[in-house]
Amino acid sequence: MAQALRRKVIITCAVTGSVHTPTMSPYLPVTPDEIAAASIAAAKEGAAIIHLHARNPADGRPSADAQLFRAFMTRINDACDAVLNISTGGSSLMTLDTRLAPARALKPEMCSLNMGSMNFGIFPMLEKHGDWKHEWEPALLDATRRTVFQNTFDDIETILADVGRAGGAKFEFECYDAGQVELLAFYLKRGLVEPPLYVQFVLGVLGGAGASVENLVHMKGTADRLLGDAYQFSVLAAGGRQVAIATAGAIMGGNVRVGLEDNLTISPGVLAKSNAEQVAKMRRILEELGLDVASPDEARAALKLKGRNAIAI
Ligand code: KMH
Ligand code: ZN
Repeated sequence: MAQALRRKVIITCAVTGSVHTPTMSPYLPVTPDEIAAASIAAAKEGAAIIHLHARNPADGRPSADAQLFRAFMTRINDACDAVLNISTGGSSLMTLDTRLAPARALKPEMCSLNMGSMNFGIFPMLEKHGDWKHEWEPALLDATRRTVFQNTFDDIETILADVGRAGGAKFEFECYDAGQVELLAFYLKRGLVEPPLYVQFVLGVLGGAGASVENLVHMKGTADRLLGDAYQFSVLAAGGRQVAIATAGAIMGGNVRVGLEDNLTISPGVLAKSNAEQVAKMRRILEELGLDVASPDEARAALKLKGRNAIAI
């Protein structure tokens, strides 16, 4: 009897981000060596795409220094064939030019692109932690009460032009509510973005849609209606529902994102000791569901990426 083809699911691992801070977990990678080691271990467990931010090695503060990116990207690229995805979101306190410096310089295969301006509140974490290792940590969390995560139409179109058309990167289109999916459809109609679109449904950010299956169903329904077969999707949930909501996304036909950028735990109240631990857990769940995990080259083919030889590190 012919064997039914098992669907391949792309696992993205976002290894450090700019939301969590060193006091919150000793396992958060900070230095280029730590970020490289965390990424290589995550790839070994099955992450096909590594979503990358940098941090100041001295104190863990979010950084968009292209030389830091170059240092860990070179190491990761030497050790494995994972797709390297540079954040263009940086942190909500950075200017657009600062945020774009690493992607403009290093011309990766993928970049994130956040599809709207919004509140992005991380200040509630002030209540959970104290005894901060660095002064910048509570100051950054508190500042998100008064700052907007800015991604204007002009900003989005600058990223599409500079990093996409000029640099050859494909995007992880991060959509935090259904309205941002509608904006992506607007750009598709205008010919400013090209299929296959890789949409990351982002749930659980304070200021965006909450981490519920109902919200995911609504956002996917919007994308099905407006983007049709021009898109594939992945799901990330910030916080402790990360794996549950990503699993719902996989069951609905999507791909998944895990990593310490979005969630520091491995089970309720227990810190994950590494990004790789979260990837391994996600992989076990996918395999139990009868799904296969995509290799980096399978992800490249599915998303029509330019290839790892075409990046400028
Ligand atoms: N931490 C995620 C919820 C980006 O890097 O462009 C948002 C993010 C943004 O991944
Ligand atoms: Zn990110």
